[in-house]
Amino acid sequence: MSKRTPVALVTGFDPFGGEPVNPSQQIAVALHGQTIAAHRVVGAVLPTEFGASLSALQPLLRRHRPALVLALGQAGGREGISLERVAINLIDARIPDNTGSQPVDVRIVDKAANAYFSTLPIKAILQRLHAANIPAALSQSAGTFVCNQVFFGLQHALRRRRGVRGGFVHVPYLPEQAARHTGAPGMPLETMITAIRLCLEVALTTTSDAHYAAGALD
Ligand code: PCA
Repeated sequence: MSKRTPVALVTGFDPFGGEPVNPSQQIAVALHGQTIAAHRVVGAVLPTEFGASLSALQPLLRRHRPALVLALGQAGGREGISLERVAINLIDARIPDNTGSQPVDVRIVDKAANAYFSTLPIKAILQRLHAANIPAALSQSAGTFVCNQVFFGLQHALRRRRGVRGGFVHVPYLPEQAARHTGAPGMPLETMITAIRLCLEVALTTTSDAHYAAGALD
């Protein structure tokens, strides 16, 4: 693949909330350098910190000029792959981030829209994951913590980049994490990697989808 091959940027987060690992980090690392639908995957890991996460994302967007951005995060307790539909312009942290910061009821970007839709073809992706027997669902909220902040900041940054899709997917705990949280579902890393490869494949090859045209929600 040449340097000019278009890039699909995949981000994960470092571990947070007392967990020793974060599956989203492991997926981004595993996919780095792979080729999917004629795109070179650049995998990157963002810090689970308000502010620093977005300032780590911005230079990646400038440097790689990706054709597609898929941000990933861990949502412990969720059953399967969660395809996030909406990013909201709000931080309301229930737990501190990795620096101990816990902002409550603040906007992410002043004077920006209240929310943005994902521009990934999430329904087509959902069908593909179900066809592969991978547990998955649409989610109407990415929460109000660091993941939602990155999702919102991403959609805001891409709002005028025509044809560049962006969105967010939450993944559940790994089996070894789930074992430490009574009743929480887990999913093997290999299944998650397959799922995210499918997300990228569908997003890079689907040309029409109702959500693709969707923009800001005011
Ligand atoms: N999940 C958190 C932040 C980092 C991560 O992987 C969230 O859902 O906000």
